[in-house]
Amino acid sequence: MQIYIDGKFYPKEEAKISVFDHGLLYGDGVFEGIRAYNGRVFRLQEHLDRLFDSAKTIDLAVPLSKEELSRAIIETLRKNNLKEAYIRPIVTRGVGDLGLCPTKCPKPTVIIIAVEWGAMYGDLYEKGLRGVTVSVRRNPCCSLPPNVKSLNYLNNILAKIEANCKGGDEAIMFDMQGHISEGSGDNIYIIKNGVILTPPTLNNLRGITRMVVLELAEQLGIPVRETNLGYFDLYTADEVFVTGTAAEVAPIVLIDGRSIGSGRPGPITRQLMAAFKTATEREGTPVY
Ligand code: PXG
Repeated sequence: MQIYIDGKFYPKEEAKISVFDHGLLYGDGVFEGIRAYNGRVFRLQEHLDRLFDSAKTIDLAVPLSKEELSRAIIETLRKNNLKEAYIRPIVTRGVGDLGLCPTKCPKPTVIIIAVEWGAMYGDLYEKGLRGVTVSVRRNPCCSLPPNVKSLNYLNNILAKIEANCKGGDEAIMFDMQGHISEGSGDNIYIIKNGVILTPPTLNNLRGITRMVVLELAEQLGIPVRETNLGYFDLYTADEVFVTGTAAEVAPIVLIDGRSIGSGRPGPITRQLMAAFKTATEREGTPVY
């Protein structure tokens, strides 16, 4: 495995950065999670745009242009001979001193990791996931905006720990107002009477998969409404599903011990899963 760090490639064992990097010391940095399907990078431009928006928000100047970073990602896939991959570009504040001041970090660190990747949840796409609503609230948008895909994922990790402790596969988080926010690493949707309902993206990450799934729903003639939702809506939904680059489109069939709809992945979720699979097979930036 060859890892990209600041313009050079290193074998996995030698791919190391300084313990003074503020990405490690403070979680000061941003990242993306991108997939390649059959030798094509899915929605590369959208992921690059989001990475740069995350960096802009934390006042971090990415030392490469979008075109250069795009080429570096393609090069990393080629070096590793990958066709089905999960790609993790990371930009940290770089090496500084033990103080948190970012002005002491003259040069951001750029890392690209790419690994072979298949389905994240295995047979759970057929059986459906168990969701758990957690007490950990999503970071409010006025503190660390969930739209910044930052290296500080403790908010999400605490949610995941709580969900796992309570026997779930994925956490369902609420925002400070009690509206449904998102999963620990995915956006959430409910289906009620044939309509897809999903929270607006002020207090969750504007997922690229979310964007794709909403486009697909429109093409399929399934109505979509962005609206605030509470746990009543969750428990009484006909179907619930989550989406993410890693999770793709995944049905949730049980939440806090209540079965959702029939307790099996529902027809609209299945339709979207199939449409998403087709989209990943058809589009993308070619690597080779
Ligand atoms: N919300 C959050 C908080 C995320 O981290 C998504 C939604 C979905 O966004 P995309 O653009 O991927 O559709 C994410 C995705 C994991 C994992 O292990 C997930 C993400 C990052 C790192 C790990 O599930 N991000």
